[in-house]
Amino acid sequence: MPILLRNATLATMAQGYGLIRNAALVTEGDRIAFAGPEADLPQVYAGLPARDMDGALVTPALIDCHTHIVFGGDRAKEFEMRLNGASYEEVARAGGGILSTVRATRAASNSALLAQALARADQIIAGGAAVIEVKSGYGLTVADELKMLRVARRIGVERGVRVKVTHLAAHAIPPEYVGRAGAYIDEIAIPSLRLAVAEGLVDAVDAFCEGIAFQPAEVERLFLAARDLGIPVKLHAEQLSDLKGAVLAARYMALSADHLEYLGPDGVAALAQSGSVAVILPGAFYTLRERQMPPIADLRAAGVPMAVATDCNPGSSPMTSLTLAMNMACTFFRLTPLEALQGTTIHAARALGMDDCGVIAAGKRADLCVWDARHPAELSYRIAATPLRARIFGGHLDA
Ligand code: DI6
Ligand code: FE
Repeated sequence: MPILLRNATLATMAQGYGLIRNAALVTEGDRIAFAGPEADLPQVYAGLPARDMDGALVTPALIDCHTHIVFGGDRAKEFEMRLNGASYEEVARAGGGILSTVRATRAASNSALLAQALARADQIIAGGAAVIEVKSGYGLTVADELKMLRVARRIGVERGVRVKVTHLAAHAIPPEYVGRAGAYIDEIAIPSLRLAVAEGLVDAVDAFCEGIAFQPAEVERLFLAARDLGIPVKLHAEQLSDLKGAVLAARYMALSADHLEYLGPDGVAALAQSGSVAVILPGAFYTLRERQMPPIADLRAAGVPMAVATDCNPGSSPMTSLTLAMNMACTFFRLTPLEALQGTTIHAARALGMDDCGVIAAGKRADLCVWDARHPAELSYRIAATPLRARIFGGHLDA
């Protein structure tokens, strides 16, 4: 059934907010057929039963372009350890951190993993996301990474959202490969990537480039394999230190470089040149009580598009609210509310290599959010609010 919205306030995000008051919008199938001033509504649509939006704000549906929502167990105990004084790196080196989630993920059945991931996905969807990126990276064996990737794919089948699946076997070094990170890349990361690509499970390849994880030279071997397979790359870069991960990612024309608290001027320039998106993850900054801020002003000045995501994961960002991530990006990092909303719409789409969503325009996907708000700045301004009134995902209205 086509949908006609009238008397809406559209934030099309086509240029800046692209605000249109007294707007009409028509969907046909899963596409937007018309979006613009009511006065310009083509006659053919004028007879459709209309829904009066009474001035309510309509934006593109949100996009969470960086999550780790497939995992077993939880890390509340680690949270308590940290509150008793341990640092994130100390927790990781003591066999806690990512590795405790790896144990729980390996032990979990497919159906248990899926059920837990769906619960998290449902919260992100309830906040307005129609596209969710989901990473592997808690299996760290060929079989367990494939298990995670299959569960990630399944989320999109079970729910009316699109899921982009990212292979992140190079997320941590499992106990059986301690001191042999290079062997892990050759024996687990690259073989699991090849098998997963053959099974249609991979939309992008990611790695954690960090002192406690993989060195740039190891990441580069994985990127070369990805290039051979024709799969785009992204990178967790400069989260805890500056290993020049963003420079490496830019050389491989990465879709995005993510975190970036310790990004230097060379990294900013490299991202500007490659056109990669800088994905800002304030949930991890907040949880780790990080002090170093990503160089937002430099990224802005260099024209690097910035995205904002939840980074939902059990360790450093147990957060499922994109509007909270937007609020944190503004308050901690001084993004403007416009940049925050671009970060969860048009720039998030780009971080996933998608060009059919994240903006409201004829021909784009009919993925829309109707908000109990009159101006888009309200979405970033309110703390942990979910002022979502209705969703239209793929042309289906869910009020
Ligand atoms: N950086 C992060 O903040 C998460 N992964 C990563 O590469 C942490 C994941 C975890 O602690 O479980
Ligand atoms: Fe992450």
